[in-house]
Amino acid sequence: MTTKHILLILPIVLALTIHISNTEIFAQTGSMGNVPEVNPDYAVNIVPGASLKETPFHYYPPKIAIPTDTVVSWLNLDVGQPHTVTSGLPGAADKGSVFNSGVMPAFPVRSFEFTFSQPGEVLYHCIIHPWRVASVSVSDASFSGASFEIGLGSGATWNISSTPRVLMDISPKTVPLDKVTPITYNVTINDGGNNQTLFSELFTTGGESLPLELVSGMGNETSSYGPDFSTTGAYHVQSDFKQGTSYPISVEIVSVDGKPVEFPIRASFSLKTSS
Ligand SMILES: [Cu+2]
Repeated sequence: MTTKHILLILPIVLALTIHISNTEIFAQTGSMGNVPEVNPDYAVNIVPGASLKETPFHYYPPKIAIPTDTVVSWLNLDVGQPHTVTSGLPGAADKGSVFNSGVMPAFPVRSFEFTFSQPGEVLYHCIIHPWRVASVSVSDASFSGASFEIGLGSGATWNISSTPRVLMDISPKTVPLDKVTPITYNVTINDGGNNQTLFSELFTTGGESLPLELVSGMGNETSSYGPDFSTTGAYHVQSDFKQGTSYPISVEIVSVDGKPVEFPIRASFSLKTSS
């Protein structure tokens, strides 16, 4: 083949390559693998027994509310069973148009990640077991102060009865997020009614913002758990959060790389709950 021939063929090859990569992006708006390329913020489990109709959940939690740009990771914990994570309602013409994991293999534990950049509610289901529909509600509401930008999955007001769990993303503006250097946050939540401290705890992330989910219900005990992944991801605070009040929340960075910060990095705001 002469140089002239190669030059003639080259544009055709390039056109084909571009066409193929576009197709791939369209077919898989998300990523599947054992080691995600981005650190996910939040885990939703495909529960053991999800393939059985009598299992009360296919995905857990079945309903989440997150701020924009949250990376959700679905983990197939139902050993031996393939599943999918497919946007839309079963049988809908637009199913899979927002995201579609394709078949997640039964072995080993596989995950599918998707970044929610658009506000709104997305319903989703499993093509293989289409009897449970789950949802992700995405909000671009935030509190913005001098030191922090705090994304509020709740929207401006938290409706506890319709949305018992909401994720906040606590992101410092003056500390670089290099995904490595440990940052220790203190989060204090007061009870709006009597202004007593409901919760105050330290959380350390590896150079990341702090995704913290408020979970309402199950008794008066306030407790926390997390993170969702071995070293990264959301923490959760469970308490008897109530409708018709306002929860003053204070966040502060107490240390970076194990050293106390020289100047206070703080923010305070109130999270209103609907009546
Ligand atoms: Cu399934």
